[in-house]
Amino acid sequence: MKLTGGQIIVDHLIREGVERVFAIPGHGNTALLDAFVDRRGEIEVVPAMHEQGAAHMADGYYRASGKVAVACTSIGPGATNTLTGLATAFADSMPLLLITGAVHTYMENRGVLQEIDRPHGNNFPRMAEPVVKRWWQPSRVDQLPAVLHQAFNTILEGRRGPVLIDVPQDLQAELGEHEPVEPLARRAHGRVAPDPSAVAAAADLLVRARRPVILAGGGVIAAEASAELVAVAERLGAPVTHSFMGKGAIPADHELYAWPCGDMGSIPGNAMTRGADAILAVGCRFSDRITSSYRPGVTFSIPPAKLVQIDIDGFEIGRNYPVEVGIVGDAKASLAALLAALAERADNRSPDYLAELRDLKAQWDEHLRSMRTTDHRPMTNSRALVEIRRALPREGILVTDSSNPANQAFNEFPIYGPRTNIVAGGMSGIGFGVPAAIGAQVAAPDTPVLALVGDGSFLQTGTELATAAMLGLPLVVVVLNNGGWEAIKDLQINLFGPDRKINTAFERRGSEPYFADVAALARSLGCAGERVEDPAELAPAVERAFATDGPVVIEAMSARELPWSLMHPTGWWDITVPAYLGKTRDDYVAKRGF
Ligand SMILES: Cc1ncc(C[n+]2csc(CCOP(=O)(O)OP(=O)(O)O)c2C)c(N)n1
Ligand SMILES: [Mg+2]
Repeated sequence: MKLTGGQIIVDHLIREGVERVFAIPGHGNTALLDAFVDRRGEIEVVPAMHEQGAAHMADGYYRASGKVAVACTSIGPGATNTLTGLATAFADSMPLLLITGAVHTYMENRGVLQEIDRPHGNNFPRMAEPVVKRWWQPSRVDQLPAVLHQAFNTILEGRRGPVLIDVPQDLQAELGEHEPVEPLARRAHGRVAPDPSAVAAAADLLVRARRPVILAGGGVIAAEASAELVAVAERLGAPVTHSFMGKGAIPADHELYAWPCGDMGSIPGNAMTRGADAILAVGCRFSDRITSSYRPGVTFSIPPAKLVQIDIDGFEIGRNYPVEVGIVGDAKASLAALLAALAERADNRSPDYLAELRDLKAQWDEHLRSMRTTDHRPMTNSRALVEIRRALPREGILVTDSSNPANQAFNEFPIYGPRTNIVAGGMSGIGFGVPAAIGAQVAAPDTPVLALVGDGSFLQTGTELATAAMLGLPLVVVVLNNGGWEAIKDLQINLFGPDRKINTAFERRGSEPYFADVAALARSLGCAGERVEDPAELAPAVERAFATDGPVVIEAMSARELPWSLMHPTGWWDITVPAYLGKTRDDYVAKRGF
């Protein structure tokens, strides 16, 4: 059968079960987009306003649903605008297929409009190379079927991640021979099973431990291994802490939930990991954020604590801490095998261990109480989080990106199930929240989705709400408006000194505080927009928003000054202090510990 390259691509996406393509048109991909016209009803093209937004939407769509979406852009700036989206998906191992337009094969290297042409023609893939698992730039139409099945295999196999297919414009338009490939006929079945002897060694170690702790990473969510994780935790009587990506692996109201660990972590999370004699880490790469920048004894004490590490990617095993047992395998298959091995072994946990966890959780509640209950205006983030949790149903999805809104949600906001907490984990990029929430809402139209972002984040990508307005999505966005890059301002003041803030408070002509009128901006895009100043009004506003047909932005005026703006980290973060800052710098260097 003869089809154009564009038709071959669209046909393959439909065969793979792809339902949504988040796209921005340009001359570089019009021939491809045209091929969707005759397949309307089978696959939907969703508009985005910026290509970063298109990539984050496709990413958020996957994070909410586990279904792969595609982002499609033009050539040149249309392609380069996706790089932050790719990097975000890559850091968090999220499958995403990006299809970009490229210069016609017969004009490559001439420096045509929007060609990235030096030092090599048609060079966008090399810009993307560090943030994709693999890229293709086919030069003949008949390569496309093979490229497409390789692309899907690559994003789905092992540790997942984004890929790029950069398609020259002539290939999109010209006919080629197409023998449709049945996708599953070229895909591995089942899960990567762990080595049984390693599982036995892990079970021996864990049953002997007196203070075992489980650390859940994004791999648990990716492998849909929450049930197995909880079963292993219950079998061991082990508290469960987690990374940014692992949040939701165990419900927050489970008695073994220990809240997060790390520099932005909680009292119970850090105390349990610090005092553990054995750690079972699952699908977690031990980034600086959950290890207190590797400072010994703050979050982890490995050694002497013994580490059992399960990961689908052998590269991660032992990368940051030495392992007693390293297991390469899928998280679900590995935890199921571990559970079976544990069933044959008796353990020796003291009943005091769980009482200690309960006590630490009570301390954490007490620690947060004043910031959570205060009526202070502008409101604290802690209070806002309490009010939002009140209004967001248990199965609702919270989407955050970075800064205090995301970090405090990580540490303070209860989440009850996998895929209901979406966050830009490894990249921690502001600007992810709104478009990722749009993608999540497209994937789960009947689930309440709430994006919680700062005003700085909103000013980066809030214009993607035009898409939400066009689609009539019932999305709710809460913008914590404090007129600046508050997290960084607080960091400057706390770390460098009270007189050292620079470039972090939004100011009109360098003096008066500046606040973007976020609610008005939202209304201009076709959303409902409301400003809330009284924290007691926030939960009712969110409830009203969920009852509204179409997108609603709630601008919650939030604290701009310490101590009200402060989050509550209990770990340590390695932020470098300039050498001329004397004792401040000396104290920091002395603490680093290595
Ligand atoms: C894309 C991107 N640029 C810069 C940063 C660095 N950064 C981290 S937090 C932050 C401040 C964010 O301000 P806002 O979204 O208003 O949240 P706030 O801290 O004020 O609550 C910045 C600029 C980042 N994480 N991502
Ligand atoms: Mg702000």
